[in-house]
Amino acid sequence: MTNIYNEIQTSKAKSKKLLAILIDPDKVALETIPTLAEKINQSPATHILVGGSSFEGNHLDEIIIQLKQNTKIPILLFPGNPAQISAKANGILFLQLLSGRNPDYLIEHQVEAVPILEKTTLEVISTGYILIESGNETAVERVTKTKPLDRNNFDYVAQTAKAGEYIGNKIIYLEAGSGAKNAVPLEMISEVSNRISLPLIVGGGIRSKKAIDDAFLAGADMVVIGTAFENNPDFFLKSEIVNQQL
Ligand code: 1GP
Repeated sequence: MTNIYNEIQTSKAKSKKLLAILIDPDKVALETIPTLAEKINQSPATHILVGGSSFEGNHLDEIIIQLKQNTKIPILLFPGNPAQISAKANGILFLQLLSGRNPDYLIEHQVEAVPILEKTTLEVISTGYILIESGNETAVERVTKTKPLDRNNFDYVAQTAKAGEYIGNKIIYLEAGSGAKNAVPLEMISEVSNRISLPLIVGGGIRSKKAIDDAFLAGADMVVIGTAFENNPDFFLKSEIVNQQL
């Protein structure tokens, strides 16, 4: 497997947009994975993220093994806690919740994860994760006991993202939260992408092809789709607009 981060950087340099489908292990039955993988293969997805806020890790290895048997798309862990680490994946978004002030999600879980990660060959990608207010309380907010950042304060969010870059994060992830009522504002995506030189991931509440394209145009390098695909695995099948973008 090639270096996933290098490929993300190369894509950014070439303005090739990336699309990740999020699989929340809590919400999928193991026996549906082959069918879902088939749908993913037919979609423009370039990456698969696996994780969720509250999942405790049961069957994670099996889910990833099944995915790998049915697709060649790189699988990145997107963990809510250190129990969600599987050596079977290709890499891990090693998240730091920059929007919150809960030390568990800034350093404690990361320290706990080290002995687990050291036993794997997972590619570890330091990711500054920024939760943005989205109109409803999301699972990330509930589980991490942190407040999201003000969705109107673009400057402060961009400042936070830049702090992540200075700290050494390799990617910034702007997150409205899974199933968010309102996605991250497009102006905020622009402001952040202009301020940082890192690849920018955007997700949460994006549920139409137009919204995906708008996020790309605003400056997202990768868009993450969870709920829209979960609710309708055929979501991408008639997706001419998205296919043109990718
Ligand atoms: C959540 O950004 C992802 O962490 C995806 O959100 O489920 O709303 O697509 P949705």
